[in-house]
Amino acid sequence: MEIRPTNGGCGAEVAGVDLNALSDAQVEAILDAHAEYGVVFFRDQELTPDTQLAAAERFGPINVNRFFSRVATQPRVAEVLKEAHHPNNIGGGWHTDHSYDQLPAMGSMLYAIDVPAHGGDTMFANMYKAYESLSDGLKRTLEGLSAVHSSRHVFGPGGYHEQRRDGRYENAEQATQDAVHPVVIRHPRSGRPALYVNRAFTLHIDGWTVEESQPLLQYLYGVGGRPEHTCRFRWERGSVAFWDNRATWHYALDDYPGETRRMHRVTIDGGELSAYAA
Ligand SMILES: O=C(O)CCC(=O)C(=O)O
Ligand SMILES: [Fe+2]
Repeated sequence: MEIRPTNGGCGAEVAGVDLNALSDAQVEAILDAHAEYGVVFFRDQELTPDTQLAAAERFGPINVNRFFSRVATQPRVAEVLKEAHHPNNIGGGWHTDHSYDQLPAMGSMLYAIDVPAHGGDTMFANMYKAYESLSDGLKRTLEGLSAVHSSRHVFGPGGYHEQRRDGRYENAEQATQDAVHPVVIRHPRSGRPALYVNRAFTLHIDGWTVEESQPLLQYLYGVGGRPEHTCRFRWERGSVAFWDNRATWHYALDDYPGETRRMHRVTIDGGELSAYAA
């Protein structure tokens, strides 16, 4: 097995590995690369919903997303689908999965079934680098702050997805909880500080109003998405991206009108996030 950092601000390609036949040593090396580079990529994998689930389970217990449509033959696998009639794709803005949970998922493993001839790449942004690029003064300020995250405005009744009624989401009534997390977390595996706010799910700084929070959050969103902090993955059928929700954001590009893109996603459990203190 070989781990090669990709060009850009995050990511590594893992070559010479079959996700259906992982050794314990390979699992540990992949988890180290996952925490260090924020996302690992694999090519030419042959996975069924059952074997994708089994591969993902090697990295931790499965966390079944309550809002995504399920694959008919394996309801613990989510379908990430865009067909020609859908008004938009899934994940088409910078976010990290499950930050609205008090125990957010550690990672998501996405497998490409059908990809468009052109377009449909996914971008990732490195939240270690975003944090490191800030001034010492802002770093110290952020280290004392927490932020409130929610799924209600995205997946809840009357939220973003329900307004579009495209049939790809379920259980809107379960979007009830909010979660509070430190703005700068200590990454559970690497121990490094990472910025942990995102445009999709973060509502405001804890104890601040939305209006007070927005200028700071918008500044941080701009920093996070700087090209130097990002990488971009071009999918092929059989490609896998396994990203770390604590170390990266991701953004699925919606640039393939009229074409179909079908992916299967398995999400892996994480846990409580603790604050980083220098
Ligand atoms: O389809 C993609 O590339 C990513 C979609 C997404 O945000 C997700 O599956 O969490
Ligand atoms: Fe996502």
